[in-house]
Amino acid sequence: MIKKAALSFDKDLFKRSVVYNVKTLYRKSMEEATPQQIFQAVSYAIKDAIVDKWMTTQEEYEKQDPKMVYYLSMEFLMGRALGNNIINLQAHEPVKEALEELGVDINAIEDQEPDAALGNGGLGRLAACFLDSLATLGYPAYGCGIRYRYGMFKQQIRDGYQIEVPDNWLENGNPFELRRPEYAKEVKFGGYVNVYVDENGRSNFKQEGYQSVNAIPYDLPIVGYGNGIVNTLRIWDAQPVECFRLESFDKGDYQKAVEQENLAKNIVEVLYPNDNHYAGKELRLKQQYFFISASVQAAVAKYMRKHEDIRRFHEKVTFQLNDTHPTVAIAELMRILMDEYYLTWDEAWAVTTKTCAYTNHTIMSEALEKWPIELFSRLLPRVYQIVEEINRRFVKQIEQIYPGNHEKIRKMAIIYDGQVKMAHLAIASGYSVNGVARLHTEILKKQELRDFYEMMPNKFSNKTNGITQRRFLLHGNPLLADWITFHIGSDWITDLTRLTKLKVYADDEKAQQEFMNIKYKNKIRLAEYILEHNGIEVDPRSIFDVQVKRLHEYKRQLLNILHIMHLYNQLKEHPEMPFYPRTFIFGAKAAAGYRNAKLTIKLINAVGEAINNDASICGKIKVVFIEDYKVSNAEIIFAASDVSEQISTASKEASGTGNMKFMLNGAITLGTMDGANVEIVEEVGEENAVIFGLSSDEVIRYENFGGYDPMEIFNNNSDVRKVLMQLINGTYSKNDPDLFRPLYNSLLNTLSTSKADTYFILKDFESYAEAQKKVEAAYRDEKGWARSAILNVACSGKFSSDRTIEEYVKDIWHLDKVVLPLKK
Ligand code: 26V
Repeated sequence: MIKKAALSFDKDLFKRSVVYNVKTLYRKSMEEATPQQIFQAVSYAIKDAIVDKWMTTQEEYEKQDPKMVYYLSMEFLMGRALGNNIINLQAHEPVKEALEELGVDINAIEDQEPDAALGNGGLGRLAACFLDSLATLGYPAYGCGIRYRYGMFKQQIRDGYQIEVPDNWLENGNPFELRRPEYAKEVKFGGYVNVYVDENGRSNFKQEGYQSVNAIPYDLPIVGYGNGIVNTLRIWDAQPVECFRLESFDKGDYQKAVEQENLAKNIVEVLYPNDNHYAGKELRLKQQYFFISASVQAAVAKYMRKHEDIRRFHEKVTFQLNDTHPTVAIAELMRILMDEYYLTWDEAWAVTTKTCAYTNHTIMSEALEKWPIELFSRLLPRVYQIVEEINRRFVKQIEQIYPGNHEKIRKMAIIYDGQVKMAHLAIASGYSVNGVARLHTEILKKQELRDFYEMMPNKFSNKTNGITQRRFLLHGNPLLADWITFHIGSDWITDLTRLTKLKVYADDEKAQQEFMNIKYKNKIRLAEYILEHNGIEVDPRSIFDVQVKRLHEYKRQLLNILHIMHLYNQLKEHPEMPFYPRTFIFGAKAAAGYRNAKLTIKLINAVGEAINNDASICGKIKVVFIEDYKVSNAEIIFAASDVSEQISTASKEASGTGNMKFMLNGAITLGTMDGANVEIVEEVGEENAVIFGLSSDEVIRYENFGGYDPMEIFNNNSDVRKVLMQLINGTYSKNDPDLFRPLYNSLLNTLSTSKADTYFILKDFESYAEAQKKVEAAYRDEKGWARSAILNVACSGKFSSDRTIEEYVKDIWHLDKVVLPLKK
């Protein structure tokens, strides 16, 4: 069947456009052009196909004047645009054919595009999935972020160690972006605040003696799937305000000009590559205020073009704060309303508190943003005054509700102990606070944010995360996508709950075989990728057991590799024991300064090196560390996975979204009852997942009341003892037996038990090993495994970001869908 949109895509025009672009851009024929040049030419041709829809959508927004959500985020982990845009234009078939006719392979061309890696991990990728869903569902939305010159670093592995290489993603230009200098905004830093009383007796606050930066927007199209909607991701670049006018400089001006130039250059230079760890860096606060001030100014200016009364701003605009990073938006909006539109405090507060909503993405206390007053007030003097006043009023409110309870103020104040607490600001001033999975939201309400929940329970809600099936199934796993469409039609592409129709195939032997055959082909594709990138041969008939995510102690890659060491010990001791061949696959970036994380990467590679080259185990175990895990290779990895490792310490992983991508591609979850795993198991049934380990309640109880001693496990469990000793006796570090001692110490610190094994790795070890045995047994039952895998796909419908977005719309944003007029 030919799709409607495919019909409307003019293949011949597209071909002519590609050839023309190659000629005018590079003065070359198709035969002479390099793959990169063809990628550029193809992208410009696709952009042509997008631009009309983009204009129509924006004109319609102008006309219909709907309420808009501004998704404010320091991170958008978009990955590659070309393939996704082609898919969402429903033009994959004609484009593929056209390129074939031009003698070009579409996959090779897509591979030329660098990932847009303007994010660290889950939080940034969630933002990207949300934009895809918003456009596909037809909701008016803007993404607002930063156009970092360097995105997430590229990871190279040398001698088993991670090396960070700068990610110069704009090197060859970005064919999809549109520079829009006419919408530039000025952002001011530093200086001091003067108060002038005007003729009406009104106080006017003016920031003076400041430095400023020009924010220049670049717009990227966000193409909805097959609906003609194209929304915008607006990312801001920084430019110095003044150019050098050398002749007119006295010394002071010159100094200031140089400083302003440097400020502009530094601000957008690089994405902070820390995930979940706050360091209090001045430049990061500058980045935050830079893109927030520009975005809020733009939103207000846009509103005022069509409206008279700024006091009704919230009727047309809502700001969703992606974690606390954009929280300064609250004070910035107050500032603009009061200082530029002369609203009173109460009027401005009424608007602001109906405009801003906050999403929490972690309970890890290291991630909480708390700015020293000195820094905050020096950089943002006027904004700080406003935060002080918000705090003063909030503390007064606490006192009214809990008279004499100083403890409450200590725990809840926005400014306390010399610090500005951004989460408290967001909760006190926003109209909505949400967690990202049911368990996570419950923990927020009962533990981390308990006092706030008690004081304002109505603000709190859960919005379980989701992922876009357009990228992670339709684009990433075309074989499975076609198989599904063949059996149940293509409606799942925009309504993932339709996948339940696959349930009837779970017991159908022919379907099982087809399904496992597709998995096998995807495993061959990944095996080829691994051979090309790692030089390691892996057997696609082995179980592909995969853990890909950021490296963090709470995610427990260490538990995984310790268990592999244990399996290897067993195989060495009992060469004849039954063992189903396994390929353990890791992919993970570690924050550059995170010692134990980096050492874990080294350990994985060292163990891999030893095991992969030990002929005596006949290749029964392979360990592969995939270099530079990112969105584009993730798509290939999920499609090829049998086992999805989701083994975080219960209570620590707010949601996880990789878990959902694996499930959608038919992998079986091996996990703890953490984050969204809980809901995955609820959907697919306990018998189709393998669950192990402490519950979140148990973890929290140990954390609050003590009673866990890892030494006891070390003393009583010889398997554990053996692998731990191998960390410090040079088994995997011949030349430096002490190399892995910090990891050993993190588990067993004999000096202070309270600081040992904070993530309960030894506590969960036995239970994990048992669970891994169950995985092996389950895999041996071919039909049973195929059944479970199909059921995982069939039950993954809940985890579409389309569902998540519909919940945000209904409970928080209250948007209406925009309908485009029929084409004349
Ligand atoms: C925090 C910080 C702290 C300051 C330094 C830079 C930085 C960069 C990113 C973050 C965000 C950490 C929170 C985060 O990524 N949470 C993840 O959010 C996912 C989407 O909701 C969720 O699936 C993951 O479980 C959660 O860890």
